[in-house]
Amino acid sequence: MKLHWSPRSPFVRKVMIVAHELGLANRIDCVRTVVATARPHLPLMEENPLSKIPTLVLDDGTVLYDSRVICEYLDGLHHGRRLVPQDFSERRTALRRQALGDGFLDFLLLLRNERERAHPSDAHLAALTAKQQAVLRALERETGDLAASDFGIGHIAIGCALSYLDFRFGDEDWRTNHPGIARWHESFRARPSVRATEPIDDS
Ligand SMILES: N[C@@H](CCC(=O)N[C@@H](CS)C(=O)NCC(=O)O)C(=O)O
Repeated sequence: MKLHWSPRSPFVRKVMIVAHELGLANRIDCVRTVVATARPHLPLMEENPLSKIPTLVLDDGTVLYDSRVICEYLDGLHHGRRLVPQDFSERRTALRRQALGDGFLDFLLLLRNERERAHPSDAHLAALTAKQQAVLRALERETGDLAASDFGIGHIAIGCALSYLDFRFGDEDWRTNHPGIARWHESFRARPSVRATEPIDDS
């Protein structure tokens, strides 16, 4: 399998954490692919018209995107405990958590893009910051349930988003006002799959 990959992308990291958790990382050939919202990647768009990573190309040429679809595909390649639960109620919670983590990442990518513009929009910055604070408050409320439930795709998405906050917004102290989720994030960071996929700014 070929994965359009970058050491900076939190969505790629999600996929690679899943691959490490499942013992599948050595079956993935990571191909460095540089994408940017303002520059369509024409060769990548032959495979994924959205011009986004992660994009997975299977050995028979089948193309899979986005991270949710790829993670679920990888989770179907083994017979162990699923990272995307099959039980209806556990699945609903895990997918909702995944949506929260992925949505949080979407805001953070937008916030970073907005800050880098010559004339950032104050309204956009304020709205994205308000949403970021709301997500952190929601995560703080959910910490107990998150810690008590089996590690899975929801934990991975949320952990990747919090780690991206540290990677790209390192001057923000989100921990002081959210001590519960900060503690949970420490346990996430200690996992071998998470340590094996530390982001690198190679720009
Ligand atoms: N919903 C997608 C989001 C993927 C995404 O936004 N990837 C970023 C890199 S972290 C990207 O490809 N950006 C390029 C662009 O927006 O054109 C997923 O879960 O895979």
